[in-house]
Amino acid sequence: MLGGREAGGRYLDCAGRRLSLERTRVMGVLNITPDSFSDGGRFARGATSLADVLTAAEGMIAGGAAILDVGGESTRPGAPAVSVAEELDRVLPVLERLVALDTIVSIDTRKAEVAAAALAAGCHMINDVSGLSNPAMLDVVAASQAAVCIMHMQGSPETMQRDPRYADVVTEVRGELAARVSRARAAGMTDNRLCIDPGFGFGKTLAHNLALFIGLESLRVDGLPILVGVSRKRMIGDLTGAPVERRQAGSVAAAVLAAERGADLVRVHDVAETVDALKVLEAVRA
Ligand code: HH2
Repeated sequence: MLGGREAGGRYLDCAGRRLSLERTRVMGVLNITPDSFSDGGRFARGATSLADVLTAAEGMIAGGAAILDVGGESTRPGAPAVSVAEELDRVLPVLERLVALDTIVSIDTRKAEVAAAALAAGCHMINDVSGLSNPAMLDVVAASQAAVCIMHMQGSPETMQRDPRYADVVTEVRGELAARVSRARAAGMTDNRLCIDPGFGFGKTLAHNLALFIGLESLRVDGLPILVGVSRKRMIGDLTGAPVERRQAGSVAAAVLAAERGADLVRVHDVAETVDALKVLEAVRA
């Protein structure tokens, strides 16, 4: 089966909200963390933060985001662990407000307890950078109607960038993603709820990231949608020499190139700029 299909074409079923994938869609990043490498502290400054987050979320929706991805734990290399209680404290008030908006809401978490609470709050998608490696997470997601993004990571955020190694990065990442997809199917998940992500920067050197980017289409598992997240990452910094606050142009270029190589979803911080760039790509696509 080629992912979800209906009369209107390919789609992702996000707890009843159908996200058409006939063109590349944009997922906006909302990190409610003091320490994310890309936008850390932006929304974690105390009493005014909820209003700030909602304003940013509305701006992303107006800018053309199809999904908002809310995270309460930084996964940058070496980031300190966050407790379940702390993570819930950061994300739940935001999720409760966002689900009332006309958008698809995703929770970026590795914790089954956080995923369960987010689903109870009405969240439509689970974005698990550990790729459903925790059986409790698999159970929570499978028992819901939510979509899931299964991401590949070698190691854990604490250690992943120390010395990542692969014999053949594209073959290995694809193989591991396929195994996780099989596990999700065995737990009862249908293909129209699944998408996969090679996990740029998660246990990968620049050479690994580039090989995965160039080989994106060969990573596809049974026609499932592919999500690409490279926005503001070190990969963009390495290629451009720009510090994190000046990686917008490189990130937008990467999103367009990912879309051209088959990405169905791009996870970005600069939503409106990326949406505009993808419109140009659509117009000139053969
Ligand atoms: N990257 C980050 C976090 N979540 N999820 C998916 N599916 N794919 C990604 O590539 C991905 C992700 C890391 O980026 P960011 O959220 O900007 O930083 P931090 O983890 O420091 O909050």
